[in-house]
Formats: sequence, C-alpha cells, structure tokens
Amino acid sequence: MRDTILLINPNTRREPPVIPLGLEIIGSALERAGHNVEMLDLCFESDPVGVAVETARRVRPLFAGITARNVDSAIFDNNEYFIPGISKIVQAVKNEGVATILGGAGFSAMPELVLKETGADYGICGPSEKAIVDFANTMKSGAAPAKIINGWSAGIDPSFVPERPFKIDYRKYVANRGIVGFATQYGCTGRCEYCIEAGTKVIHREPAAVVREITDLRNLGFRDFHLCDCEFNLNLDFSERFAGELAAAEPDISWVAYMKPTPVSDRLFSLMKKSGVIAVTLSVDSVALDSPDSTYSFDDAARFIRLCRENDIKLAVDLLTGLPGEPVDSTVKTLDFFRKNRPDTVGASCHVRVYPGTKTHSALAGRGDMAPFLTRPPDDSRLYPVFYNHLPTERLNEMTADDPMFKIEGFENSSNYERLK
Ligand code: B12
Ligand code: SF4
Repeated sequence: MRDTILLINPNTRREPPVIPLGLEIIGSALERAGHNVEMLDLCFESDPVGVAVETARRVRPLFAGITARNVDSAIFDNNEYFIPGISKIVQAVKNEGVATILGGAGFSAMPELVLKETGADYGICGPSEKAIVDFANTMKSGAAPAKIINGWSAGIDPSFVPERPFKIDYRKYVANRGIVGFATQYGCTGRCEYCIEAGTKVIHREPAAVVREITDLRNLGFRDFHLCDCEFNLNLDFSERFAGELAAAEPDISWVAYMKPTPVSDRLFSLMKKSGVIAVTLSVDSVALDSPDSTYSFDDAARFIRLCRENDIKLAVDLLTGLPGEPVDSTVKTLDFFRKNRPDTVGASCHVRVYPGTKTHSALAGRGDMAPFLTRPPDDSRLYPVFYNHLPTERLNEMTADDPMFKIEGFENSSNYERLK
C-alpha cells in the first residue's frame, strides 16, 4: 500500500533562495491529519530531475505534491521562465507511475494553463492546508478527486500553527542570502489591473497563532523574517491587531513587509516599529498615483513616506510606470514626486507583465494598435511570459540617471530586504 506523500520544491532560483513556506504548511497539515510526509527540496541540487526520479522510486508515494510558486520572474530584463523546469520534474515523477498535484501562487493564478503545460494530474488553487488533507483522503480511499480544486472555498483553520521548520534545512537558506518567512493572511482586496492577486478572497489567520509560530522560530535561533502576505495593510484593524499582539510578545526579531499606500495610521506604524519592522516595500504604479478614481494618491504616498521616516523604518518603493496608454508626462511627474519625497530607494519597471486572466490582458487582447508594444500577442491558451512596453528602458534610464535613489529593475539580482540592509 502506497502510504507516504511526497512533497517537492522544484524552485532552484537562488537570487535569493526562498524557503518553500507553502509546502511546509501543507506538509505539516497532512502530518497533523495522520499522513506520512517526505519532503524533497531541490533548491540546492545540481541534478534536480535525477534526484526527483531517485526519490520517487525509493518512496513510491501515494502522490507527489509539487509547488509552482513562480511561473516566471515577472521582470522583463533577464526574465526567467520556470514552467519548463517544473514540467521536467512533473514528467519525471509521472514516469515513475506517481500521480502529481500542483499548487502555489503561480499555479493558482492560471490553473488550467499550468496544468496543460506541465502535464500534472491535479491542482489546488489558493490556500491548501485543508483542501490537501481532503485530497489525500480521497486518494487513499481510491476515489477520483476533481482535477482542479478550489482551496479558497475549502478555507483554512485560522488557529493552525504549522510545525516549522518542516523537513527543510533553513540553515542552508540563511547561509545563502535567504530569510525566514511568515504569513498572517491570504488574498488581496487590491484592484491593480495587471496583478494576478487582484480581488482574491482575503482570509486571515488568528494573530495569536502567527505570533506563536514566530516565537517558536525565534526560540530556535531565527531572528530575521520576511512577511509573506501580498500586502500587510489589507485591513487596518487586522494589521494593527497583529502588530500589537506581536509587539506585546516582545519577540526580539526584525521583519520586513510588503505594503500598499492605504490604509495606514500613526498607530499602525508605531506598532509595526515596536514589533520589529525595519523595512517596508511599497508597491505603486504611476497611473494610480495620479488618478482621481484610484484607491491611492500622491498625498497618500507622501504620508506613507513620512510615516516610515518618523518611525525610522526603511522604505523601498517598487514603481511600475509606462502602463498602456500612459503619457510620458505622467512618468516624469511621478519620478519628480519621488525625487522630492525621497524614500530610501525606488526600483522602477517600465515593462508590464501581461498575465492571462487579468484585466490588462483582456484590455490588450485583440487590440491591433497595441501589437507594436507587446513582446508577443497575448493569448489565453499560452502561458509564456508576455510584456507590454512603450517606454524604452534606455529612456527610463536617462530620466533617472541624475539620482542614485532610482534603480531599473532586472539588472541586479537582489531583493529589497537585501538592498535596504
Ligand atoms: C513574500 C514573497 C517574496 C519574498 C519571499 C521571502 C521568503 N523568505 O519567503 C521574496 C522577496 C524573497 C520574493 C522573491 C521573489 N518573488 Co515573490 N512573493 C512573495 C509573496 C508576497 C508571498 C509568497 C508566500 O510565501 N506566501 C505565503 C505562502 C504560505 O503561500 P503560498 O506559497 O501561496 O502557499 C499556499 C498555497 O499556494 C498552497 N500551495 C503552495 N505550494 C503548494 C504545493 C501543492 C502541491 C499544493 C497542493 C498547494 C500548495 O498552499 C499553501 C498554504 O496555503 C508572493 C505573493 C503571494 N501572495 O503569494 C510573491 C510572488 C510569489 N513572488 C513573485 C515573484 C515574481 C518573485 C521573484 C521571481 C521576483 C524576482 N524577480 O526576483 C522572486 C523569486 C525568488 C525565488 N527564489 O523563488 C510572484 C510570482 C508571479 C509569477 N510570475 O509567477 C508573486 C506571486 C508576486 C506577484 N503578485 O507577482 N517573493
Ligand atoms: S499590486 Fe498589491 S495591492 Fe495591487 S492587487 Fe497586487 S497584491 Fe494587491
């Protein structure tokens, strides 16, 4: 009887390497539900396919769960497309007669396409700690599961505290520029038309469970953390509550977070500082900053920068500019705004990744006049990375060359948490 479940991390990108938190969470949930789990982390392997084949042969698992965190590196210059590498692992495992199931952020954004291109048998979209246990029970019973399962409807147990590290060698990651992550919630209420996370259901964990997870990791000696929410401040009450509970636990940690310009408050920033936040990445685009019907404005961004400064929190801005139809004056105005308001660094991109399923994709598909600005025609039936661009990188370079605060994304393989150190 095949009993063990094999979980595989095929992510070999090491700039920086990322601990497969999603796999740890589902692995821990499976074990808590009584299943045996073996973890295969290919991040630092020189022959990932060979090791996957050898492990599948040795373990003969009930099924293999493979995480598809990234479809590609999402940045135009030096873009890396990960699907061929993931497909090789899927095929190698399937050739050993093992059923495969995918999950992860990249998979969840385009499930049908990722299944088609990788040839995997099943997939779960969204949070999967409950859905994977149901799937394992179905497989064990011999019944046929659905091909694509909705993890958002299955939901989570908000009080669940996963075992961590869960069969992953964190020391290797930390020694190679990696950082330990934690998540307080899933989903995003944002409306950014180019983003694969826009409008996904928000599900919160209980702050006490997250604080317990962090303090347990701190007791094992880990001190530096990266928040793994798409944006921390989706809901002001929740973020204040979490930061307050973490501050009260006095965990003696440092952490960094992604945030959006609103909602914010003086109280939130003061609690963030007390709980150990040292740096924030603020994501904005130059059209939204200057649009009356957007959820944020230049004034909001200015307030955000001031709050970081007053609380001695470093700030990196991720700026997307040159959006479809955006006049160059709008980019100039935005760059001037940051020159004047001065966050610690601004990473600018002028290529928009066009993901199937997003509003940007449907707005551009079939528009003959937009064809000159697209690297390939957007096509609902293909997964390969497509980018929109009308503002040449050289032009953006010239526009920002006067000020070392600006960096053009895609030429330096490091994350903001490393740049702000
Ligand atoms: C935090 C973060 C980072 C941090 C990570 C820090 C750390 N130590 O963890 C840093 C800054 C390092 C980073 C880097 C990058 N990131 Co990043 N990152 C994120 C973010 C916000 C959270 C990821 C996360 O850990 N979430 C929390 C965990 C618990 O959720 P999860 O992984 O989704 O897992 C759940 C489910 O998906 C599912 N699941 C996961 N795996 C599996 C497997 C199976 C079999 C099943 C059934 C289910 C399942 O169950 C889990 C539990 O519910 C995501 C966006 C997001 N909201 O997910 C982007 C995101 C994943 N990143 C993205 C990108 C592009 C990158 C980079 C490539 C950027 C770059 N150009 O360098 C690099 C890649 C680095 C690498 N080596 O892979 C993109 C990927 C998009 C794409 N094109 O595919 C995302 C989606 C952001 C976006 N909206 O575009 N990132
Ligand atoms: S860019 Fe940020 S705020 Fe906008 S939809 Fe994506 S994750 Fe949400």
